[in-house]
Amino acid sequence: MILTEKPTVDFSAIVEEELAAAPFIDIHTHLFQPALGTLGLWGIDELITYHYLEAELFRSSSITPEKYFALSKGEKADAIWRALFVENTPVSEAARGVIAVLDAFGLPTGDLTEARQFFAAQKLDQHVDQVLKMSGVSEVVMTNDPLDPAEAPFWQAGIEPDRRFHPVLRLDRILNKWDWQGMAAQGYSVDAHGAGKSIDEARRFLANWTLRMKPVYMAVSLPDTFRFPEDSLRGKLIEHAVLPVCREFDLPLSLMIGVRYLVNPRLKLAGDAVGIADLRSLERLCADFPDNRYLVSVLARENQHELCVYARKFANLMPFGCWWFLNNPSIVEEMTRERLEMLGTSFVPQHSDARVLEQVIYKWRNTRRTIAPILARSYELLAQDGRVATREEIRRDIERLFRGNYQRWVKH
Ligand code: FIX
Ligand code: ZN
Repeated sequence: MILTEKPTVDFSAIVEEELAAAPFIDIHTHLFQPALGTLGLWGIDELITYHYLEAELFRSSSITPEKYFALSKGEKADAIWRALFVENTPVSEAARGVIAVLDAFGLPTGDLTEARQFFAAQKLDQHVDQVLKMSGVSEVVMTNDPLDPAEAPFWQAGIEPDRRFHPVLRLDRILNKWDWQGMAAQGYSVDAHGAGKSIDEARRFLANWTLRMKPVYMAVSLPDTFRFPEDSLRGKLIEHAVLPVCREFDLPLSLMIGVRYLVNPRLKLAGDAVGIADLRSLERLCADFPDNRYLVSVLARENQHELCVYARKFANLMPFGCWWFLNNPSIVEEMTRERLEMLGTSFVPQHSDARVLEQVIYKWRNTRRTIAPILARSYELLAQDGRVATREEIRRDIERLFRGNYQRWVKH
């Protein structure tokens, strides 16, 4: 048998260049367009007091959560800086991210004085453009809560669209907390038990907020105990309010499943943990409501392979991201490899979940750095098996992974 010399192509170089050149869409964040005012977090003290780092603080300092949360923002940042960046080396993913942001702006990475002066001098709108450019991100998708008393008035007053930011209608207060008082205060005839016209009124609420907010999708985070179908108010709201309104407005529904909320309430936003979900609920949603389409991220590492299998069964299921406790290179590698092996390029590899504007700089640098060798390896294996992917094909694949799959899903 004549062994033909396979052409040696430097796929690593091509993939790195094409990843660097491609503007990504960040499909799930907690960032806010500047018109939403102080809801949007940015700057060094917000970066350092990220809840990921707050959780790490209490492992490396004797300060109690109660004492910490009584401090000012600057004092909190000083406490975290001292514990995680001075007394210890910032080697965790979240701590290294702060260093990466400082370094990206050419700021000293050993002291906060100059950084604080630099960020205080920034004008937000131009700063947003600069940060997105540095991150290789063209647009970010927000998380917008129609029942948040701090946010709803902005939307009720009317907000100019910002091409860099896309709204999402977030459903947690309806589906997980049944905030009937919040809905009643906005003029909807709902009651504490979801009785009477409550389900129809919830549907009207969602339709009206969809018209007002023009979201690219609806979203909810769900506990590991989530079940569907379920003879519960949440089950009824999903079936008779959320899914029909998504169909009516041709919107995907984003399900983020597997949170164990506030296992340590003393840590506040940092107090959530993870649980293995029963994805047969997802199977029922995809199978029984085929005219809906779903964007799905699951939080347990143990659920990832199963999610890939379900994505092979249901073309209305789009897996996305390495969410929260999974967004670490050791797990991103495993998840991205199994997704490529099972789904080809028909998934969305990552989102940032950024809560502070400048986090997109390090989160997307890490994504490109982690995913480049994995993608390159896929093309090397393909070449060994007889097909040498061209640069144009690799560019097309990256565009699909980091833009096209999302754009096709939200039809935007
Ligand atoms: O439900 C969500 O959108 C989660 O991403 C957040 O609640 C979580 O706190 C987070 O920011 C994780 O990265
Ligand atoms: Zn999130």
